Amino acid sequence: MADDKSFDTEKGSGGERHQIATGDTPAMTTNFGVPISDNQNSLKAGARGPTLLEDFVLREKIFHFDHERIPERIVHARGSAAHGYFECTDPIPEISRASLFSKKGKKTPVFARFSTVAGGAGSVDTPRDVRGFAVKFYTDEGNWDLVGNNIPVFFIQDAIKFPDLIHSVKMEADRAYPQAASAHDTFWDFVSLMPETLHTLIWAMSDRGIPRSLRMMEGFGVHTFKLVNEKGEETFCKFHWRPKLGTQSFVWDESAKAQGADNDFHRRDLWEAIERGDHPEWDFAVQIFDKELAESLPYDVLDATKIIPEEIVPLRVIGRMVLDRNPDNFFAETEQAAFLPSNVVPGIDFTDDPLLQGRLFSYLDTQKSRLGTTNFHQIPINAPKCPFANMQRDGLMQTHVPKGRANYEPNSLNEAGEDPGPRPVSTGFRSAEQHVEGDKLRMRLEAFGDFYSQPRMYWNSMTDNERAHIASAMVFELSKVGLVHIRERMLGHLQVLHPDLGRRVADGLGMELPAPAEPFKQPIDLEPSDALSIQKNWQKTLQGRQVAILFDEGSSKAEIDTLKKAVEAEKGTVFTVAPKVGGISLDGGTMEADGQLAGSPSVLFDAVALVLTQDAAKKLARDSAAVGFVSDAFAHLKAIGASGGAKPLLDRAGVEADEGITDLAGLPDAAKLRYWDREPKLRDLA
Ligand code: HDE
Repeated sequence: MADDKSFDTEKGSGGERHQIATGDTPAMTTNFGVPISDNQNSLKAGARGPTLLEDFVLREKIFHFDHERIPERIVHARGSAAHGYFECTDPIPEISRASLFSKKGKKTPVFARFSTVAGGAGSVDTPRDVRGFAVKFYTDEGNWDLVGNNIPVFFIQDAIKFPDLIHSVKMEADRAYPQAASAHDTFWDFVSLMPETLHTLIWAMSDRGIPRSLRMMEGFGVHTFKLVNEKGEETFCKFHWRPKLGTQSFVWDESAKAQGADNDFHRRDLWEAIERGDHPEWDFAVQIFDKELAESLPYDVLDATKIIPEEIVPLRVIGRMVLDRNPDNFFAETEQAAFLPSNVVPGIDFTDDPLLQGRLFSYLDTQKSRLGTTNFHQIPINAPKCPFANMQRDGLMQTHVPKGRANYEPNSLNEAGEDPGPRPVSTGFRSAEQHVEGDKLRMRLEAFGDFYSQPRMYWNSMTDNERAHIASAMVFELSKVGLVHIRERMLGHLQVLHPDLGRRVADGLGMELPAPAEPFKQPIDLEPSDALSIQKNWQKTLQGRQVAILFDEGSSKAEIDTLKKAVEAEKGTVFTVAPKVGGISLDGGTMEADGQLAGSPSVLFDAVALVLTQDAAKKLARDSAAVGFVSDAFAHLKAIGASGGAKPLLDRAGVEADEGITDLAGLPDAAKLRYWDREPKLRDLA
């Protein structure tokens, strides 16, 4: 019967044998080790008949697949991570007994995960948002998780407001949009009713909210922590990560376009840098201060909406982190990584910051619902690399097989020659002693009540360009807010923050300035801090930056090669772009391009070179992708290096001469900067 004719399952269409294991490759098996002979066809009653329930190979495979996803993180769902190490460069045993800070040169393995906050796991990499900066240190005295952000302050002062904050910023509950964006009614409604958010808000609306690369972000522990030495003496401490490549950001239009050009821009950038051996590196620094200094400040160091400017307490670099290995498997490592602010080691302790106190509960709790078991610490990425043992037993997905009957402590089983199991040790973690006494109450300290002075200080610390970026970000976001009373309330706060900011945002929205908000505490003028500005601290380097070379028929191969060498000599990378990827004949040979023009817009690169003949430039001047490539690079304040023939394309793209527009030889140096002076010619900065 025709029905019974079957395709030979062991042969492909060309007749070759179908992926059967040889001596070198492991045999495919079921989860219980039974070898599988056919991974192509389910078991049927007759070639056209129904599938049989007894097909355990099929059922097991589909069953496992059906359960492949776990709940994504409620916040920070989208993230990318890497392995590496922390190296102590300046030991501080007199300040902290933490073993990772004890000896110069001592290395501790780390796993670092960077994330956006608002978007889902499959959302894009470059929205305006705070970025998570979480580092798990596998120390020899247990895991320390420093679960920080790329912004040193937080929106709220008390953990009890966190669910409200996050509900307001995530996609709106009825319509399920916008994804990964704060530009909507509910977020601005909440923040405008909670002026304690203003400081983090102004950071998020500044260039800090649109980092160029995960490798080019600062990181902060945010809260004030305590360091404790061998004698039990404590000091306050704030933790900082400083990227070796300097802090770099997008401009807004670039970041918005990067989302369209490459959903995975940051993830890819991190992965590729590590793969090519350009290992991202950060300095690790502490701000150490005592109670007296804390009491001398006009705000409370337990308030996570405040920074301590480094002009007041300088940073002491005590180590560095290098990320040198990509995860082997995204799910097993990056997705299953469970960071817990409550993971501290002897020598590091908490303070009473009410935000931190709430976090100490939240993260442990969330891992249970995300990873499904209290035994999530046994998953390899979460397990300490030092020995660990206690009397906790059983539970879902238990993978340890403890021996003997000592599952309680104290016990005297050793007296009968049995293994008594682990015991507490005198060198173990001890909470810093603290006298606590007070009424049981729900209240906020008056010292937490100044919401405007530090955001004003931030505004005053920026360059003109940076201030303009903040004002336009606020105009952009508030213009997406439909409810006018929310915009008005926000303008009330912004003019108290700084009259100039209030005026600019009102102008940009085309609104009258409403009455100013009435602050709980009148703001004071604090000294500006240059350390807060990205532009003032720009590092002139090509390392980690990428230059795109646009070429076409007849371009000079020698010019391309020379430029490539010059960029690589300065530790930059080159990406070649052409209208066709498959090979183009050049003056001096043929060349394939790394990317096709329409799929490789200039937003993906730090600078561009146009190596073109006049004929090619004339042709490309009629191609919108080519014109956009150049006009965007110009608008995004990037260096453009051009061969003589490229002029028709430069003219068509409206490029005007300035320091950033150079010949090909000048490009490797020019590409180290952005051209902020160009900006006033392109958009109104007032
Ligand atoms: Fe988080 N936060 N958070 N957060 N947070 C989570 O934990 C939470 C806060 C931060 O790469 C969740 O494992 C509360 C401040 C990072 O896996 C959750 C409060 C800072 C990450 C949670 C805060 C952060 C998270 C979601 C207010 C900077 C990603 C999944 C008290 C210092 C870590 C998870 C990773 C993740 C709760 C505030 C940083 C729900 C209740 C402040 C980097 O537990």
